[in-house]
Amino acid sequence: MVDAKAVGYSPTHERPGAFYDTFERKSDLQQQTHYCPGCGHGIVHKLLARAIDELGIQDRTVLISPVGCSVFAYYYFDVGNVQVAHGRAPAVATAIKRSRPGSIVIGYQGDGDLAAIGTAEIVHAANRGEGVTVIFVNNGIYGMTGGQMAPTTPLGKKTTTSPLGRDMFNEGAPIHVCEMLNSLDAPVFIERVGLGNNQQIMQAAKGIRRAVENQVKGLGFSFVEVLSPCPTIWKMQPVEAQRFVRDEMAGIFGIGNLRDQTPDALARPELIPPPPLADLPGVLDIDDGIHDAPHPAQQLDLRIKVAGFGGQGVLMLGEVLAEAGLEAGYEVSWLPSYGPEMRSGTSNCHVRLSHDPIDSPLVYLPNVLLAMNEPSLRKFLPGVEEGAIVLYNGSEVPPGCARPDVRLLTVPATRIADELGAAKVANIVMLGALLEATAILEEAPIRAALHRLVKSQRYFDLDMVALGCGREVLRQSQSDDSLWAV
Ligand SMILES: Cc1ncc(C[n+]2csc(CCOP(=O)(O)OP(=O)(O)O)c2C)c(N)n1
Ligand code: SF4
Repeated sequence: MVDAKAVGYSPTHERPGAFYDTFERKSDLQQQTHYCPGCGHGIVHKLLARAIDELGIQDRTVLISPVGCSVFAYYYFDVGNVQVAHGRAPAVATAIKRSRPGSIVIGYQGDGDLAAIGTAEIVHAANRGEGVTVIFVNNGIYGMTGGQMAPTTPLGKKTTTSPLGRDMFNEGAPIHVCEMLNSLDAPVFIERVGLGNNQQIMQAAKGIRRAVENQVKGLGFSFVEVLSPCPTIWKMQPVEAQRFVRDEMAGIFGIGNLRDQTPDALARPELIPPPPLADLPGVLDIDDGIHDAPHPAQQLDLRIKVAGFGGQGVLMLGEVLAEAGLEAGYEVSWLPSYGPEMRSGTSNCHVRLSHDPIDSPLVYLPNVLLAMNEPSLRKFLPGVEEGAIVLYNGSEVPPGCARPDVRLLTVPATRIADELGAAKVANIVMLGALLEATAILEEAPIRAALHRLVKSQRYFDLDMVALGCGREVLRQSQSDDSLWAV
């Protein structure tokens, strides 16, 4: 492989240094991409990888791959990679560039991604003049999903969603994205290139390189649209598809530079950093005693995962914890994660209670796991933090579930709930056991939270009994040293 940094460029037929040596996606296809023969994505990848090599920016490049045929770009580019939801690349690129101004952020999008579901994102990112580079691969069709009409599909083209051929008054005319963005003030560089023949490809290489180089120079929003063949969905041989780009698409859209303000552009000014979170109430002139709750006495950082079958009240248990934490004056978050079915599918939620502001509602490394069934225990036990407390809904720890570095306690919550005549309150039995084991919250905020969340008085009363039973069962089974400080 070429040492691109040493030579300053990667020769045409060599694998660029910005590509991985082998592609790990499939064990039997480590030397080739997943793209169809004659697909433009492969060519654009190579041009982009060469630009990265030539500019010596591999270590600080972040490539954003979209949803579309190029979703797997991260298997090929040996750079920082983020794969984003459909159409959201400009929003994510904005966030990365603003939080890591030294990085080179490249959004890579297809026409369905950028010009249909993601239209708003690209227009506003361009209008803000975000200092990122966008490579827009326009093949005039939804490739990945099998050939639906895209905003850039040529008039008359038959697609699965325009079976009679795209009609100006039925589906609208193809959108000229470069021209649309060129109506905005902020972009610095807008160019349309094609892959219709070698000459066009050479031009495309220059355009892509310029768009990346502008970012290296800190100049602002740079956009390159690449007219690109999709032989498979166009139902053409690769050569014919290339001819279509050259003779048809280039005529419809036009090839060339629409804007180059780089000679006059000043480096984009650094953004004013946002104030620290703790100063926000002052900046916004709002009262930060938002819920009139007492300031919590305990320094707490609880990262709780509650998991079980759908129907076991897993999400509700998390909600009670979060509401009670709020009541007690903590910062809280609650993030549900649903299984494929509501009942009997798996479900879990992430709950955080903290003395300090919470950065993310996701719980990666729980220090509390409430496992309402065996599959949840098996799934989540290996990922809990050393020293975590784990409560398992059962009478015995299932075989093979030991972790000597955590406190694993059994709570027969379902059995107790059955004895109370209401299987639904097993989650509250578990909550009672947690309160007894950890003393993380007083009973008053729990009671207040249950009051708010449980509408029927009968169930509220039952919940209070279940809570007491959970406490009692843990008291009986554990010695005093089970009190666990978090
Ligand atoms: C939110 C959402 N909506 C729809 C889809 C289905 N989907 C996957 S790829 C795609 C279109 C991709 O077309 P394009 O952006 O032109 O890329 P290409 O595959 O042609 O490279 C769609 C609609 C999805 N994955 N997510
Ligand atoms: S379907 Fe089209 S865009 Fe997708 S990989 Fe194949 S040729 Fe490329």
